[in-house]
Amino acid sequence: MVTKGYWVSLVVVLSLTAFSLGSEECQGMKNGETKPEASDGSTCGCAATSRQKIENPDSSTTKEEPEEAPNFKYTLEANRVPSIPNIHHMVKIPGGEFIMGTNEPVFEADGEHPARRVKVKEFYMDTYEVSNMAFELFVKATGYKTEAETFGDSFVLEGELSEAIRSTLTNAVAAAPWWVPVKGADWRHPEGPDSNISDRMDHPVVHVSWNDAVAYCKWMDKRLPTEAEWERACRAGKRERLFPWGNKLTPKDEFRANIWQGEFPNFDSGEDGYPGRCPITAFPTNDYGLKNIVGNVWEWTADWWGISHSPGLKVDPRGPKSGEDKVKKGGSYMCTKEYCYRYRCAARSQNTPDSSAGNLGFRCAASQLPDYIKE
Ligand SMILES: [Ca+2]
Ligand SMILES: [Ca+2]
Repeated sequence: MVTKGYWVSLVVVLSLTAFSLGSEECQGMKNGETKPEASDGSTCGCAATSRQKIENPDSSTTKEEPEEAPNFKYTLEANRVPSIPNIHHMVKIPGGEFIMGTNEPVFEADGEHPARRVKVKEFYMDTYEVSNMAFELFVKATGYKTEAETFGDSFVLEGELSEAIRSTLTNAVAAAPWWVPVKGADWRHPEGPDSNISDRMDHPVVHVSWNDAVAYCKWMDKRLPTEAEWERACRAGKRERLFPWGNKLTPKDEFRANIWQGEFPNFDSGEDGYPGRCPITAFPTNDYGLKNIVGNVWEWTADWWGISHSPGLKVDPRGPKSGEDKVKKGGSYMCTKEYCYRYRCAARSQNTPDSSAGNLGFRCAASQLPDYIKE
């Protein structure tokens, strides 16, 4: 029997191998391509990639009842192994009080304000966004089928598509026409069926829904971070700063995160080293040891979306009890200051839990370090 311990070991070994290779290759918009003029200066359509927001959805994309994934038979209890080196890329985030949100919101409608006192318990956070390699091992071990695969489509930035796929497009998102639902786009085919991830196994997995992220984290004996935990981890002890490293976007003229340079959505110059997504190991860590906590891909959190926050002290807040959307944090490689200035720790956006897109991934948290990581 192939045990969960075997697969987790493979994740560890192969992850290290891949990271040491340090792929510098990034996929993204082809330089110089021409796209429709952006009509809304306040947003990159961060929240536009929800499934119900597709115009004229094709009936063939109607959700089928998901098959029961066989993954949960691979429980830690059933497959516990004595010892796996403590190298599975989690860092301890100290408990304590911090200031969440901001009194100087850029997007008031997003509920970035007010600044409020929040206390969280100590927890652990993945150092990296979840990679294609890690997600592939999860899928191989469990047979898990993502929601994008079940629906048959996912949102892709139009500029990343081949001419062949572009010629087949019929739908777009009205508020963000650079987002298009593409048949056959999923985590293995980020730019549609004629693309693959073979040279991008150290890139963040994308086209994963909130439900997919929860399934992966559960299998890893982890969970998604709450929004408060995510923001605590992002700020890394810095008080009321815009970014994890401070208030200046490029201290010493160095980029600290993978965002968009150039005229969005027409041209991404990759001045920060990466047009499109980049390896999860790129860019310096923040003071808590986290990579790409802002930029590269948006990250799902556990919380339901809400925009009203009381100013009083909260202890381990978990967001509204219910809702339609889940909170995502950190912005992505598509963010610019002019469009989607959301690569700030206080910034936030939302999608329905079954939605997926080419700029949306996740990382896991844990209240206790999983046993397979402990030394
Ligand atoms: Ca970039
Ligand atoms: Ca990120």
